[in-house]
Amino acid sequence: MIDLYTWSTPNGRKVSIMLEETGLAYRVHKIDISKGDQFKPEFVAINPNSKIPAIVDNEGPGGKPLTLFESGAILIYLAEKTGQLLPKDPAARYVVLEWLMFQMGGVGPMFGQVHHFLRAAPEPVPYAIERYGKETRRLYGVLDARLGKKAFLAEEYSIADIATYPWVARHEWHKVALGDFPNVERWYRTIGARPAVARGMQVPA
Ligand SMILES: N[C@@H](CCC(=O)N[C@@H](CS)C(=O)NCC(=O)O)C(=O)O
Repeated sequence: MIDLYTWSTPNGRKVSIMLEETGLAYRVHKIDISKGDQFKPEFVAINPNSKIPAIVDNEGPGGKPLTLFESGAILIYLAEKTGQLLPKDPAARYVVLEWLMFQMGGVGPMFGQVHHFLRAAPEPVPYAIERYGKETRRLYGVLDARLGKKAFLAEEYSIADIATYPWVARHEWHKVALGDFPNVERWYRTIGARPAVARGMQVPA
Protein backbone atom coordinates (compact mmCIF):
# COMPACT_ATOMS: atom_id res chain seq x y z
CA MET A 1 0.00 0.00 0.00
CA ILE A 2 1.23 3.50 -0.88
CA ASP A 3 0.33 6.53 1.21
CA LEU A 4 -0.11 9.62 -0.99
CA TYR A 5 0.09 13.06 0.59
CA THR A 6 -1.51 15.48 -1.82
CA TRP A 7 -3.81 18.38 -2.58
CA SER A 8 -5.92 19.46 -5.57
CA THR A 9 -3.06 20.94 -7.59
CA PRO A 10 -1.21 19.97 -10.79
CA ASN A 11 1.85 18.62 -8.95
CA GLY A 12 -0.32 16.44 -6.74
CA ARG A 13 -2.35 15.15 -9.66
CA LYS A 14 0.72 13.98 -11.55
CA VAL A 15 1.12 11.33 -8.87
CA SER A 16 -2.55 10.38 -8.52
CA ILE A 17 -2.74 9.94 -12.33
CA MET A 18 0.37 7.75 -12.21
CA LEU A 19 -1.05 5.64 -9.38
CA GLU A 20 -4.28 5.20 -11.31
CA GLU A 21 -2.44 4.33 -14.55
CA THR A 22 -0.25 1.72 -12.87
CA GLY A 23 -3.04 0.23 -10.75
CA LEU A 24 -1.03 0.42 -7.53
CA ALA A 25 -3.05 0.40 -4.31
CA TYR A 26 -2.93 3.74 -2.51
CA ARG A 27 -4.66 5.79 0.14
CA VAL A 28 -4.94 9.55 0.06
CA HIS A 29 -3.97 11.92 2.86
CA LYS A 30 -5.16 15.48 2.25
CA ILE A 31 -2.57 18.16 2.97
CA ASP A 32 -4.52 21.40 2.74
CA ILE A 33 -1.82 23.81 1.57
CA SER A 34 -4.23 26.75 1.86
CA LYS A 35 -4.43 26.11 5.61
CA GLY A 36 -0.71 25.45 6.16
CA ASP A 37 -0.85 21.66 6.64
CA GLN A 38 2.41 21.43 4.68
CA PHE A 39 4.26 23.10 7.58
CA LYS A 40 3.03 20.73 10.29
CA PRO A 41 5.87 18.70 11.84
CA GLU A 42 4.31 15.36 10.85
CA PHE A 43 4.34 16.40 7.18
CA VAL A 44 7.77 18.09 7.34
CA ALA A 45 9.06 14.71 8.54
CA ILE A 46 7.92 13.32 5.17
CA ASN A 47 8.91 16.29 3.00
CA PRO A 48 11.46 18.68 4.55
CA ASN A 49 10.58 21.11 1.71
CA SER A 50 6.95 21.44 2.93
CA LYS A 51 5.31 20.85 -0.44
CA ILE A 52 2.97 18.26 -1.87
CA PRO A 53 3.12 15.67 -3.33
CA ALA A 54 4.94 13.08 -1.24
CA ILE A 55 4.51 9.33 -0.88
CA VAL A 56 5.37 6.60 1.56
CA ASP A 57 5.62 3.21 -0.13
CA ASN A 58 5.21 0.74 2.69
CA GLU A 59 6.64 -1.97 0.43
CA GLY A 60 9.61 -0.07 -0.96
CA PRO A 61 13.00 -1.44 -2.08
CA GLY A 62 14.03 -4.48 -0.05
CA GLY A 63 10.48 -4.69 1.34
CA LYS A 64 11.16 -1.66 3.56
CA PRO A 65 9.14 1.59 3.68
CA LEU A 66 10.38 4.34 1.33
CA THR A 67 9.53 8.02 1.78
CA LEU A 68 9.80 10.18 -1.34
CA PHE A 69 9.11 13.81 -2.26
CA GLU A 70 9.47 15.78 -5.55
CA SER A 71 6.91 14.73 -8.13
CA GLY A 72 9.51 13.92 -10.81
CA ALA A 73 11.37 11.55 -8.49
CA ILE A 74 8.07 9.95 -7.47
CA LEU A 75 7.05 9.39 -11.11
CA ILE A 76 10.40 7.78 -11.93
CA TYR A 77 10.18 5.60 -8.82
CA LEU A 78 6.66 4.39 -9.58
CA ALA A 79 7.57 3.76 -13.22
CA GLU A 80 10.58 1.66 -12.17
CA LYS A 81 8.61 -0.16 -9.48
CA THR A 82 5.95 -1.25 -11.98
CA GLY A 83 7.96 -1.39 -15.22
CA GLN A 84 5.41 0.96 -16.82
CA LEU A 85 5.50 4.33 -18.60
CA LEU A 86 9.33 4.70 -18.68
CA PRO A 87 11.09 2.55 -21.29
CA LYS A 88 14.09 0.43 -20.28
CA ASP A 89 15.93 1.00 -23.56
CA PRO A 90 18.43 3.80 -22.76
CA ALA A 91 17.80 5.90 -25.88
CA ALA A 92 14.01 5.87 -25.40
CA ARG A 93 14.37 6.35 -21.64
CA TYR A 94 16.37 9.57 -21.94
CA VAL A 95 13.83 11.06 -24.33
CA VAL A 96 11.20 10.55 -21.62
CA LEU A 97 13.52 11.97 -18.95
CA GLU A 98 14.38 15.09 -20.96
CA TRP A 99 10.68 15.93 -21.42
CA LEU A 100 10.01 15.12 -17.78
CA MET A 101 12.79 17.53 -16.74
CA PHE A 102 11.42 20.12 -19.20
CA GLN A 103 8.18 19.94 -17.26
CA MET A 104 9.86 20.00 -13.85
CA GLY A 105 12.20 22.91 -14.64
CA GLY A 106 10.07 24.89 -17.10
CA VAL A 107 6.37 24.18 -17.40
CA GLY A 108 5.62 23.78 -13.68
CA PRO A 109 7.61 26.72 -12.28
CA MET A 110 6.66 29.17 -15.08
CA PHE A 111 2.95 28.34 -15.31
CA GLY A 112 2.88 28.43 -11.51
CA GLN A 113 4.29 31.97 -11.49
CA VAL A 114 1.57 33.10 -13.91
CA HIS A 115 -1.06 31.57 -11.63
CA HIS A 116 0.42 33.37 -8.67
CA PHE A 117 0.63 36.81 -10.29
CA LEU A 118 -2.79 36.58 -11.96
CA ARG A 119 -4.71 35.03 -9.08
CA ALA A 120 -2.92 35.40 -5.74
CA ALA A 121 -0.64 38.46 -5.75
CA PRO A 122 -1.96 41.13 -3.36
CA GLU A 123 -1.42 43.81 -6.03
CA PRO A 124 -1.06 43.76 -9.85
CA VAL A 125 2.59 43.42 -10.95
CA PRO A 126 2.52 44.02 -14.74
CA TYR A 127 6.23 43.24 -15.21
CA ALA A 128 5.84 39.78 -13.62
CA ILE A 129 2.62 39.03 -15.53
CA GLU A 130 4.35 39.99 -18.80
CA ARG A 131 7.57 38.08 -18.02
CA TYR A 132 6.01 34.81 -16.91
CA GLY A 133 3.10 35.03 -19.36
CA LYS A 134 5.52 35.43 -22.27
CA GLU A 135 7.64 32.52 -21.09
CA THR A 136 4.53 30.37 -20.64
CA ARG A 137 3.44 31.04 -24.24
CA ARG A 138 6.97 30.27 -25.41
CA LEU A 139 6.85 26.93 -23.58
CA TYR A 140 3.48 26.17 -25.20
CA GLY A 141 5.18 26.84 -28.53
CA VAL A 142 7.90 24.30 -27.70
CA LEU A 143 5.26 21.73 -26.72
CA ASP A 144 3.23 22.47 -29.85
CA ALA A 145 6.22 22.01 -32.15
CA ARG A 146 7.11 18.71 -30.49
CA LEU A 147 3.53 17.44 -30.58
CA GLY A 148 3.30 18.42 -34.25
CA LYS A 149 5.92 15.72 -34.89
CA LYS A 150 4.97 13.13 -32.27
CA ALA A 151 1.74 11.80 -30.80
CA PHE A 152 3.18 12.12 -27.27
CA LEU A 153 6.12 14.01 -25.79
CA ALA A 154 8.36 10.94 -26.11
CA GLU A 155 7.78 8.06 -28.53
CA GLU A 156 4.93 6.62 -26.46
CA TYR A 157 2.62 7.79 -23.68
CA SER A 158 4.88 8.14 -20.63
CA ILE A 159 5.52 9.85 -17.31
CA ALA A 160 6.53 12.97 -19.30
CA ASP A 161 2.93 13.31 -20.54
CA ILE A 162 1.55 12.53 -17.08
CA ALA A 163 3.70 15.30 -15.57
CA THR A 164 2.66 17.89 -18.15
CA TYR A 165 -1.05 17.17 -18.52
CA PRO A 166 -2.32 18.57 -15.17
CA TRP A 167 -0.49 21.85 -15.86
CA VAL A 168 -2.01 22.22 -19.32
CA ALA A 169 -5.37 21.38 -17.71
CA ARG A 170 -5.02 24.76 -15.97
CA HIS A 171 -4.74 26.65 -19.30
CA GLU A 172 -7.63 28.93 -18.31
CA TRP A 173 -5.75 29.95 -15.16
CA HIS A 174 -2.73 31.07 -17.20
CA LYS A 175 -4.97 32.55 -19.90
CA VAL A 176 -3.77 30.42 -22.80
CA ALA A 177 -6.31 29.56 -25.50
CA LEU A 178 -5.59 25.96 -26.45
CA GLY A 179 -6.87 26.68 -29.97
CA ASP A 180 -3.70 28.77 -30.47
CA PHE A 181 -1.68 25.55 -30.02
CA PRO A 182 -3.60 22.90 -32.01
CA ASN A 183 -1.10 20.08 -31.48
CA VAL A 184 -1.16 20.64 -27.71
CA GLU A 185 -4.95 20.70 -27.87
CA ARG A 186 -5.11 17.37 -29.74
CA TRP A 187 -2.66 15.78 -27.21
CA TYR A 188 -4.61 17.28 -24.29
CA ARG A 189 -7.90 15.77 -25.50
CA THR A 190 -6.28 12.37 -26.18
CA ILE A 191 -4.79 12.16 -22.70
CA GLY A 192 -7.88 13.56 -21.00
CA ALA A 193 -9.94 10.74 -22.53
CA ARG A 194 -7.94 8.10 -20.62
CA PRO A 195 -10.08 6.79 -17.72
CA ALA A 196 -7.08 6.62 -15.36
CA VAL A 197 -6.29 10.27 -16.07
CA ALA A 198 -9.89 11.29 -15.41
CA ARG A 199 -9.80 9.41 -12.08
CA GLY A 200 -6.41 10.83 -11.08
CA MET A 201 -7.61 14.36 -11.78
CA GLN A 202 -10.37 13.92 -9.17
CA VAL A 203 -7.86 13.27 -6.35
CA PRO A 204 -8.23 14.32 -3.59
CA ALA A 205 -11.99 13.89 -3.67
N1 LIG B 1 9.08 20.64 -7.42
C1 LIG B 1 8.02 20.22 -6.54
C2 LIG B 1 7.00 21.34 -6.45
C3 LIG B 1 5.89 21.00 -5.48
C4 LIG B 1 4.98 22.20 -5.26
O1 LIG B 1 5.31 23.33 -5.63
N2 LIG B 1 3.84 21.94 -4.61
C5 LIG B 1 2.92 22.99 -4.30
C6 LIG B 1 1.51 22.64 -4.75
S1 LIG B 1 1.43 22.37 -6.51
C7 LIG B 1 2.88 23.19 -2.80
O2 LIG B 1 2.86 22.23 -2.05
N3 LIG B 1 2.83 24.46 -2.34
C8 LIG B 1 2.72 24.78 -0.96
C9 LIG B 1 3.64 25.89 -0.55
O3 LIG B 1 4.39 26.38 -1.41
O4 LIG B 1 3.61 26.27 0.61
C10 LIG B 1 7.38 18.94 -7.06
O5 LIG B 1 7.29 18.82 -8.30
O6 LIG B 1 7.00 18.06 -6.27
